[in-house]
Amino acid sequence: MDDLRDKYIAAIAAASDEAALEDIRLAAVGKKGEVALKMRELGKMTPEERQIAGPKLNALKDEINSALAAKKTALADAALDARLATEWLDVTLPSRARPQGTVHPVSQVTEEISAIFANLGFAVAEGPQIETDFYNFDALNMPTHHPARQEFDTFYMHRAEGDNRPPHVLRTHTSPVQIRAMEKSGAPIRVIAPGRVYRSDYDQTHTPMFHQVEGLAIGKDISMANLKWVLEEFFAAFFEIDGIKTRFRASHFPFTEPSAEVDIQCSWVDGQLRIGEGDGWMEVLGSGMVHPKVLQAAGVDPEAWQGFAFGMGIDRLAMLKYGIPDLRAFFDSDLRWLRHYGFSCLNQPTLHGGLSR
Ligand code: 2NL
Repeated sequence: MDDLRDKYIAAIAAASDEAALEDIRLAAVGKKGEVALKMRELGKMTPEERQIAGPKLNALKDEINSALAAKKTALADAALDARLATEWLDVTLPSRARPQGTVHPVSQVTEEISAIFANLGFAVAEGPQIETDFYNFDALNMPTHHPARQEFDTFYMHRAEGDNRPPHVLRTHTSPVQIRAMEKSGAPIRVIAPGRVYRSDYDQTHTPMFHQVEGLAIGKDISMANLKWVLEEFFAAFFEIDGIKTRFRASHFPFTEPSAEVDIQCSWVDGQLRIGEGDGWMEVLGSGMVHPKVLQAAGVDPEAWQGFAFGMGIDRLAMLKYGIPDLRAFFDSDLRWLRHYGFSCLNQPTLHGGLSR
């Protein structure tokens, strides 16, 4: 019986997996196993012999069963250890960088401008970028052969052969949006019209598409004084400079009378522009009292209503606020330079596939 014990304890110790262990269990303590055969022999024994052999066989069965159980646990532990050794994660690794876009400075500045004018009681109006000749020119007191039309470097759309109506144009300013707003809501009205405008021009300070914001306030007794106050409030808020001064210079636009170009106070120190200080001036917008013919074209009675309008370039305002030297930088596909100004760069797909870095 000791031989039996040694044989199976050794076999259990040597078993390398659960299947081998099961074979050993069946051979040792299964119904037809060696221990069961020995048990059957008990019947042939004398009571005295049986009294000694019976408990010994039971003890052997128990010993083999607990050895099997212990080995089974040990094998399972070893299997788990092996799995854990391969399936591990280094939770201290830095995470993978994810390409991240950001709001374009021109969009951000448009939002800033809209928020400031909202506080001054102006709603935001929008309209089509492809306009009729009427809304872009005629309604603004520039009839068909008006010389001022030439100054806008207009992009004209094609007309079908034989269609002699004047062509549509890419809007050269957002004034048409304000004409449409007056037609729709009448007076009194206070709106700004920010958006894309188009002129066929390209150099250091001009791109064929740029962004403009126009403002319009029509009431019973709105004057240039109101215009000056609104603009000074706006510039103080936009450039975050209390008491920033403006200077009005007489000018001419077909759509306003009188008209004024507006400068803001600035100085140059060591080649650097400083806005809101010193005794220099920088031109930032055009403005004036809305021409009676423009009110009329928009369905507003010029005998009953009057008001001011102004227009300025958003891109240029963004450049001034964030110190960006070249307008064209805004419209390049490669915007890595934005990082220099504290905007994280847009990670844009290039034409060649892959990502620009
Ligand atoms: C500029 C500045 C300006 C306007 C735009 C305007 C709009 C309506 C009626 C009258 Cl609906 N005026 N906008 C007025 C003055 C200047 O833009 O330098 N433009 C050439």
